Amino acid sequence: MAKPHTYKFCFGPWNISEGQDPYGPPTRPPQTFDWKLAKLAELGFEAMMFHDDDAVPNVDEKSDAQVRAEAKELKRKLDDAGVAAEIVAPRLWFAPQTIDGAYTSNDPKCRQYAIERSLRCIDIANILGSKVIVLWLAREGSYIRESKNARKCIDMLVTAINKMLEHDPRIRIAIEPKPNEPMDVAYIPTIGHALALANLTSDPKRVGCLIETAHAILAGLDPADEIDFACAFGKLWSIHLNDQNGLKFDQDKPFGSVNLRVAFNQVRALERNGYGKKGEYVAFDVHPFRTTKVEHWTLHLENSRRTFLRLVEKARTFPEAEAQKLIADRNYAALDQLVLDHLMGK
Ligand code: GLO
Ligand code: MG
Repeated sequence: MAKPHTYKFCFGPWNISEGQDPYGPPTRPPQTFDWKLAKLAELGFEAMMFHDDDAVPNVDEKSDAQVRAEAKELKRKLDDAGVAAEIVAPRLWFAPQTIDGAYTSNDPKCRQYAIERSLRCIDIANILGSKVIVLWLAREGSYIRESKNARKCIDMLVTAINKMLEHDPRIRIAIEPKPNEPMDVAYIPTIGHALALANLTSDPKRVGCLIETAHAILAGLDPADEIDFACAFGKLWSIHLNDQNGLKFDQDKPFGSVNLRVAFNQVRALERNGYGKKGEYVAFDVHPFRTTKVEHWTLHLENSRRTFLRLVEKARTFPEAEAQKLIADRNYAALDQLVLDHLMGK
């Protein structure tokens, strides 16, 4: 019998989404936050992820005192439900000030807005008891290269992150890279870029990363290798597991839905690096298919966790000694089949 798993799971309120896409309206009516929280607790997930305005709706319209009061109210709700707040992420891609980028906007007033909003996000995270701020740098990139000075943009990203590090000496920042969408090309497309950027900041040890499966695949990389790379630096502080069918729009499919072997290798990488042992969570950044009926609304989350846990068993029961013999003999054809047989269950 394999030893019991040590993983804790979470998702965000946006992962119970309504089915809209660029070509059509929602296919399910919106649910309240309270309903989503109750569902999360009922399904036995341990934590929720937040955008700043998931925690405090319309955050830009509220005073600091109001923001604090609402965040405290939410913290009470989470405590009552026995649910932790994993991360808080400033939503820097919705407001009119972020049309041309947030930290890298060409307009200094807009850059200032992005920084101030991020500092407020840290204040919210502190009240919710979350130690990690996630930066998905959605609009930090360009549609046409001549519109921005990419060299200056890197400095602007460093300036913004430094302000955040200064604002709170304990908070850690996890950069979630993505190579494209909504931008044509992003300035921080991969984990290598994220960790290199961390090194330019005033406190590199507090700047790490979050890997999302689909984003790594969109960058033409293997997410398992991204995991090993980040863990070699001790900097994998959160993970968004999902799946992605090739180079197209960001699909956020259930974990393992497209390529079970790629999913297996991600789990193996997490296992060998002891991911989760320092309290890190496994998050599923997955969306229901547009066709999903209301009564099946959370299956993509339950299924992702189920697949993950089954792959943990597969990782822990992998015939390692046999594999090592084949590796020593450079018999990768037999190794390949050993993996397939193991996954299919002989
Ligand atoms: C989109 C991202 C997004 C982030 C979330 C947290 O492609 O994956 O879902 O993970 O906004 O920052
Ligand atoms: Mg994500």
